[in-house]
Amino acid sequence: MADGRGVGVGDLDGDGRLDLVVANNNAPPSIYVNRLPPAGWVRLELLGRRSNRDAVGARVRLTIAGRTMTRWVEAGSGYAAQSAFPLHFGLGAARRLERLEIAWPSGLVEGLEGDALAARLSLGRAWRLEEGSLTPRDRRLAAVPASPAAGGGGH
Ligand SMILES: [Ca+2]
Repeated sequence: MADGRGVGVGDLDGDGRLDLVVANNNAPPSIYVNRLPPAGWVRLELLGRRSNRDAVGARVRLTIAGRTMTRWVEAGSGYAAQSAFPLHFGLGAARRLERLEIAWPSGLVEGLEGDALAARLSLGRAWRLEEGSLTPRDRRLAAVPASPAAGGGGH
């Protein structure tokens, strides 16, 4: 039996299910690939401009089916491991995003809701969101699918 020390969480194969990597003492890492039945999800990779580039410290609130989930972009979130930066939201059977709010480390708070959000962010994929791209003037979101090479997963 391995002597596990640290754990990192991320979607290693980009299938929308979070996987685990455990750092072991004096042994190769253990990799646990999630094979649970697939469910709804969306992943957000934040790109800071005025804030730090990895958006460490950003807070994202996503509302679906009347419930709000909060995620933080963290660095050094565990001992002897680092989880992936992209924020993963498991959505279960929900089919529509209702509201998105991003509070960047720079102090900028921006977001979208309702039809404007649903039209720009579809479920079941990863999206890269750049700081300042949620413009209050036209309420449009300049989102592009994240590439797997950038650690954002996707299809
Ligand atoms: Ca996975």
